[in-house]
Amino acid sequence: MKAMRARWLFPAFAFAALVLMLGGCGGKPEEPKQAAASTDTGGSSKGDFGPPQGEPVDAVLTSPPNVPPPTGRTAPAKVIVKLDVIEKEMPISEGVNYTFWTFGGTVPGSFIRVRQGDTVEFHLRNLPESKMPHNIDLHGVTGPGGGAASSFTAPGHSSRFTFKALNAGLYVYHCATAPVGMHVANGMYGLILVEPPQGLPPVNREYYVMQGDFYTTGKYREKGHQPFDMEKAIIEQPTYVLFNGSEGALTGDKALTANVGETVRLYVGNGGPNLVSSFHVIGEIFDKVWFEGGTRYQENVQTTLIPAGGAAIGEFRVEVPGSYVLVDHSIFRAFNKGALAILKAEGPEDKAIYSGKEVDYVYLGDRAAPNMQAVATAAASASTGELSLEEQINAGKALFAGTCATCHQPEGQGLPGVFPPLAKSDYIAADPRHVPTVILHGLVGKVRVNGQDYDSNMPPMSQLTDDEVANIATFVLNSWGNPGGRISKAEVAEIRQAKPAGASAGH
Ligand code: HEC
Ligand SMILES: [Cu+2]
Repeated sequence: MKAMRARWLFPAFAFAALVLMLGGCGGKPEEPKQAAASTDTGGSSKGDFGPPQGEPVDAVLTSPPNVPPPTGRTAPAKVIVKLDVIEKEMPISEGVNYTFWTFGGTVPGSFIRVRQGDTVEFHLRNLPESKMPHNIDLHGVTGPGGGAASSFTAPGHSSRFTFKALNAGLYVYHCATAPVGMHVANGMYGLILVEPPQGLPPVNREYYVMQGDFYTTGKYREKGHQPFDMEKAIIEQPTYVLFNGSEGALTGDKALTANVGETVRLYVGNGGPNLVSSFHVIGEIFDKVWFEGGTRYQENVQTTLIPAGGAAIGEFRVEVPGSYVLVDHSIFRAFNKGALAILKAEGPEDKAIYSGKEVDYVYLGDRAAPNMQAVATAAASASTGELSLEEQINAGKALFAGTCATCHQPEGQGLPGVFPPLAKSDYIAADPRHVPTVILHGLVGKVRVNGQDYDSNMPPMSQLTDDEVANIATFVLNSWGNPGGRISKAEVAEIRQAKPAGASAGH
């Protein structure tokens, strides 16, 4: 069949393909299988397999990171998809809320799985509470607008259209109501998988991960409700770049999971609206990538490019336990805009493959914590003016792990001769305001801490918000034998304005 299709599409290659197949009959089955595998996954070009058979079936829709089970069907069916558009406020980061527009109540929207040749009857309902009209453009649809023209739906209405899934592949769907960029930026995208007729090879785990860029008027992690910023969106300078619509959607106790020895398949989409993703899993190599969500796969891939409005299927077998970090390898996005997720693998070590040791918290940052609930709690209390000392300390502790511990060490003990201790520091005891001042403005030149001289450079960390600095400083002041005390957000704002002598230029 493979050779036949090759001949059908490219007569010139038919002879070579035939030779490969005949080679397979000659007692060496592995070789031709490999040769075929690198170019052909059994997908199919455009194909109409005739009218739907049997009773209509309701599509199983799942919320991210879950993927519906394989359709398991061998004949075309009529599949009914019912998707609701829901506008709702949800966290975009700890203590930060955003009004998302969603397909099915989540960002990305519900995952849809059908089989090539299926006839899909699509019902799009826009909830009465919505403020905006919406529609849907599915990249898996053959027809003008991908369904957009037939699915324009005012609040409180629903619309219906039918299409035949002619091409197998992994496709993005999104809202295409004007202003399109704004609807997409607010989270209106998701994935639809059109399985090839014989299905995809079985694997142990399948996950749904989708990147998107977000634009808020406040800066990264600025607390409270953050409105959409059209100016930032137009100049393509996102505040957040995220997997599955919020920071921490796939970290800590919400990390993806797998066991050693299992094969994991990731269905990865990129909703954009603006950025292209350099999708990479730190510590893994994709055994296979169905690049651009198409029919063929590439093997042994480190980083795959996923265009805005595009998708890819990546697969790897987990060999050793530990934390694998999913990132956009445009790396500031991972560590300073949120594009970071974790796959946690459990099972026996294999020292022959890797000598052991968990991935450094350097790579996980503050995402190494089981969750960042303390930060959200502190933000909620701050908004009602009831922020307690204990809440500040707890939030500061969670942030310290990712921001300061790399240098000053998890218990503030420092590294002799390199990083001064924060524990029982006489420099801190001399003036508690030294802590927020050093965090915001850095420190260069000679400094004497507990009788030891340091002559180095701490870069300023002015990217932190005022409440983050206040909470970290308060945590440091109340830890490891330091004198206690409390730093407020207002004090930090004041210190931010005044640049003292001895501040670091941060190189
Ligand atoms: C990249 C490494 C690095 C990071 C990250 C870092 N520091 Fe520092 N820090 C230094 C160095 C180096 C010095 C000493 C600078 C000098 O010699 O002038 C220092 C000095 C200090 C001091 C004054 C000396 C002392 O030990 O009391 C304080 C306070 C401090 N840092 C707090 C923090 C806090 C809080 C954070 C997290 C927000 C942080 N630092 C993150 C490297 C770092
Ligand atoms: Cu919309």
